[in-house]
Amino acid sequence: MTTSSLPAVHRLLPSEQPLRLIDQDGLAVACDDVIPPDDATLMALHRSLLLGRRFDTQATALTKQGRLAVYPSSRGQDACQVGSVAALAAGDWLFPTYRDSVALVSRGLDPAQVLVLLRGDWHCGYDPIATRTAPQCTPLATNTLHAVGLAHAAALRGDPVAVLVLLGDGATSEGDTHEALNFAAVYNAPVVFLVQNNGFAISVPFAKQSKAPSLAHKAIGYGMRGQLIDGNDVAVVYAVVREALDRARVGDGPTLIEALTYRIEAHTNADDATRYREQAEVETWLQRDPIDRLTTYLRGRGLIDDDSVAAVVAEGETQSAMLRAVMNADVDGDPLELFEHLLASKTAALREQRRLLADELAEGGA
Ligand SMILES: Cc1ncc(C[n+]2csc(CCOP(=O)(O)OP(=O)(O)O)c2C)c(N)n1
Repeated sequence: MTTSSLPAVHRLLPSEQPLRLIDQDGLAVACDDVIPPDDATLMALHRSLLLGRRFDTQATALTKQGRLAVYPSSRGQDACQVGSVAALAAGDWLFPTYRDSVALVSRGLDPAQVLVLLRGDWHCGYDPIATRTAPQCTPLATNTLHAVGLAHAAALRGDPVAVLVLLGDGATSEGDTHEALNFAAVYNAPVVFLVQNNGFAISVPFAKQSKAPSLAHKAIGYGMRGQLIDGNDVAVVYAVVREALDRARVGDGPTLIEALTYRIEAHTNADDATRYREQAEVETWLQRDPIDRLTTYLRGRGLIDDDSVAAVVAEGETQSAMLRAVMNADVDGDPLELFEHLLASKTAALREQRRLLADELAEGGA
């Protein structure tokens, strides 16, 4: 029986095993359900992975130097972020979370602008309209509703836009995610939900998060297609997200994709992951590094060599040096800006707080 002749209900179910195109030893895997990316795309993805990883380690280092207030590393999840964003068309929208800085940089946003919010400023650093990238959201799952709203509006206007929203396994337990998935399915909104299941919501392991066979299985309950993929295989992430976005754009409805991956670093620089997980588990996942596997595959095919890798590594060093130069300069901000842009007319309490701060600043406080 071919897939298309199965009852519709079966076509919504994910595969039993995560879809994969390149295994952890860097070998190609036959997968009838997915069109593999061509060689040029794989080489471009490899470059983005290397540059993204360098950005991530640089951002982590900046927290240790006190230049960045907080940084949630996505090391280990690199393939999810790089692969999914590469699948977006220029006119598509991205709705990221706090963990998705590498996705933004990979989309071409200025790394220094991406870090503005995490540096503690009140704005997101880049122009969401011009970049078609929503501000990184910290309240879990709020971006799912925003994404569906924008997708539905685009469909009503007849704009050929698809929307990608990124969320974590923990965020799937939020009520907002339920509403977003339900609304998206009912209104056939052109949106793709990519859950990066990295095993933890801070210290809460996935076993305490959901009893579902997989998060991708939840899709059928909403009447949308679910896909389960290997989130450390950038080739399959790119291919499956690309197909889902293409389908969304032509009116074939939303998709829920679960990418199985792992957060190598702590939740943020403010977290101590040794308190809730064993180092042996981290070591296991280090063996499944998403960059190593693509490197092995491309080297095996003769598509990259030491010189081409060294050139990208050098590019990453140049970008990091530029980022450090921006981040090492002190911000010349106006503390009173804290009171702007939130409420059209300030409450009495806010007016009083603003007056107190203004007095303190006038007296020479910093
Ligand atoms: C609505 C809301 N509730 C609680 C939090 C506190 N919080 C911050 S991160 C986090 C865990 C999120 O886990 P997950 O969605 O899996 O994403 P990850 O951090 O692993 O990328 C929680 C509970 C929050 N930011 N927003």
